[in-house]
Amino acid sequence: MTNKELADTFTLIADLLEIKGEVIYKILAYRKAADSLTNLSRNAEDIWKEGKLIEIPGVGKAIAEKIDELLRTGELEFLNKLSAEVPESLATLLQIPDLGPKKVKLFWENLGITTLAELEKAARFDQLANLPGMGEKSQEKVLAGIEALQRRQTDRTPLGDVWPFAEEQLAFLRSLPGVVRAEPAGSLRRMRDTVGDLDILAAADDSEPIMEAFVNQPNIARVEGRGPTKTSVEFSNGFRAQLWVHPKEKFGTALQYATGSKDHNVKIRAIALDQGYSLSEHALTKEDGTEILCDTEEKVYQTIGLPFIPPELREDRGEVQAAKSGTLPELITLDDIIADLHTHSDWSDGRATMREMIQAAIQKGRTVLAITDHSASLGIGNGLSIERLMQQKEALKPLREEFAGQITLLHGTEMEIKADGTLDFPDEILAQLDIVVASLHVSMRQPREQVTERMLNAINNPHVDIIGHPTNRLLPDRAGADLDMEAVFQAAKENGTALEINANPQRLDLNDIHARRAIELGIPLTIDTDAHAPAHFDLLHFGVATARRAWAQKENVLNTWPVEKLLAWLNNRGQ
Ligand code: DGT
Ligand code: CA
Ligand code: ZN
Repeated sequence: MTNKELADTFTLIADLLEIKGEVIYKILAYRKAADSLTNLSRNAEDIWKEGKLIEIPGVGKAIAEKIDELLRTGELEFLNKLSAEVPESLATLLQIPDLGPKKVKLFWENLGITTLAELEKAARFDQLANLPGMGEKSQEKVLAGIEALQRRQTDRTPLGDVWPFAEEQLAFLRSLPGVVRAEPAGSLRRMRDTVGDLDILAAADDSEPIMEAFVNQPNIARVEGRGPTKTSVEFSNGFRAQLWVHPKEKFGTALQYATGSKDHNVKIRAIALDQGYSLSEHALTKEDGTEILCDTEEKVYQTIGLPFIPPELREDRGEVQAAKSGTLPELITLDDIIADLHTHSDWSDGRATMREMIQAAIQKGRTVLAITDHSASLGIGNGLSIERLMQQKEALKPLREEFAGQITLLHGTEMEIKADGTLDFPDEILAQLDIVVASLHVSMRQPREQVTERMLNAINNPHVDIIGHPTNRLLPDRAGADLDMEAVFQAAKENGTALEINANPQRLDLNDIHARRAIELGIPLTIDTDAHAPAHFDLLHFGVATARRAWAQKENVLNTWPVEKLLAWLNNRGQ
């Protein structure tokens, strides 16, 4: 049995005792033992063989006896009895964020709930709200918690979730004496929409103190491996990371290696070999043994006769061939974007007024902003009726004047593509709007033919300018609608309808592969934040990264177009 398995057993005991309502000091004793076992630098089994279990901090006589029983028999009589009383599956419920043992006990005693599935069902059928100390709000929190927990159970994390954490880690490393550079690597640097583990590279002459400081951070749960150039850890939040440390003279080869992808690197190493070099994370080595050290990636690619390949392209999707033949795209950049064409205000479910959103957009350097609040049929409570849509149009007029010269304001809608395939507003209303985004939010589990038909209906409406987050997927694990994407693309091409890359990192929809296909077919793309609050304007870079992964150039994306060109394009539609 590993330390972790032993620790898990004691954590389980503590959880079950807590649900049962046992006195707190006993519970704490088990938790302390679990903690101590988790952080032990040696195998408990070795210590057991030496007869010294009692010397482990936090392990007293009673716990030592239980460890002994577990290691001898693989079982624990005490736990068997306990779980006959309190079902083990209840412990899983404690992993739901913000759900404590008292609530778990309440659900179990009143409704017989022992599993996550039963709890989810009860919450969905409105059975929790009436229990003592609960209510609608608490019930909703339970549901949100279950969803968060289910998301956590996949082994990939959305890029947007790891991003702030990665930035903290980079800042920490850069603050250490001896570190001259620190950069993300791996899928994080390639800006994949989900990340397995974080790869981070630091440049320092002496790696030892850097590794030491890294693993001694208070939020480290486990050190999985440690060497002079690479250390792997798991943080207490469940994120796993690898830190690579190399001297700055080798930073280029190291970064190239650690950035991957593996398939890209295989191709690059083959090209290096053709040129008479063996490429490693340390150097380019000639056949006679001389080493060329590269402090930058540019030098790595240049030495083997290639232009620099941006990290977002390094997926072995033709980028190496394109680099060889000098046909790499000139990728769109964040600075190219001037417009946001899909945003919300407190007229629907946004959290800020139109004025606040406009001011935020100006502050972020946007010069065109479309306000596209939800239409009525989306059951968010506050979607706009035709009447309120027209009131909003009036309300925007003075703001247009006030901010003229700073930003061009467009009045639009994010119109619901309804379950029966019809649209929320009639054509004569759509004709009065500057811009129309149509999106799918409901009945998205319809069979492929039906849901595709709905989408095609929207695309074929000449007033619809943009399809928002086309598949309506949510990362990491809500699959999008089962659309026939090729049919969607053909219709968009025929109608000249733009397809969105929604920059919200929970969405990134279209994804890189779909967006690339759209570009291939000459379909215009948009990159929009779908901002529901001023802070969301900062999410734009995730959308740009996705577009870069799709090989997008500036002209492929409406949001980069000069305002006259954009307005002309909008004016030409719907006729
Ligand atoms: P992830 O973590 O699943 O999102 O994906 P990556 O791309 O970050 O891959 P990961 O973490 O397994 O490895 C990080 C980088 O290290 C990878 O992009 C390239 C490099 N690498 C790892 N293992 C190998 C290997 O066996 N061969 C080569 N050439 N490179 C490797
Ligand atoms: Ca990784
Ligand atoms: Zn929206």
